[in-house]
Amino acid sequence: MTVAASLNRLCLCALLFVAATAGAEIAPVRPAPGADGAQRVDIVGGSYYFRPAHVVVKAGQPVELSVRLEGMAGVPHRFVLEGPDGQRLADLTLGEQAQQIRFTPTATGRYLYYCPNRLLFFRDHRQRGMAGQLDVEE
Ligand SMILES: [Cu+2]
Repeated sequence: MTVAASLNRLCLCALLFVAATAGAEIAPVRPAPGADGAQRVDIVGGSYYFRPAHVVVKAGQPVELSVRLEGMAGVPHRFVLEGPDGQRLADLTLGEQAQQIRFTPTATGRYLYYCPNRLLFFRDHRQRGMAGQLDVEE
């Protein structure tokens, strides 16, 4: 086998590995309602991700998101939440101390959260992976 052929094999393996891990979609977080009916989810953000990045909640019941920064401080991050119609429901600067966002979604649909920050001409943090979705179901 030539060196080129070996390299091709190596690349193919790497590609298959990437495809396999990308295909292993992480199951969304579905918070069980607390005694007061609130659906609570802890969301941590860092460079450049939100975890979890997919949350599913029920409509008509209160949702409480507790968001905080993890990892190295230094890069400022924000948490923006938009409703299905693009309306901005929250916009806060992430800190190590958790901050709560409470709302009761009445409309089903996909809510998006992301960090809109960017440095100079670089891609913004949302494009770099700091994004997630909150699906509100019936
Ligand atoms: Cu950010």
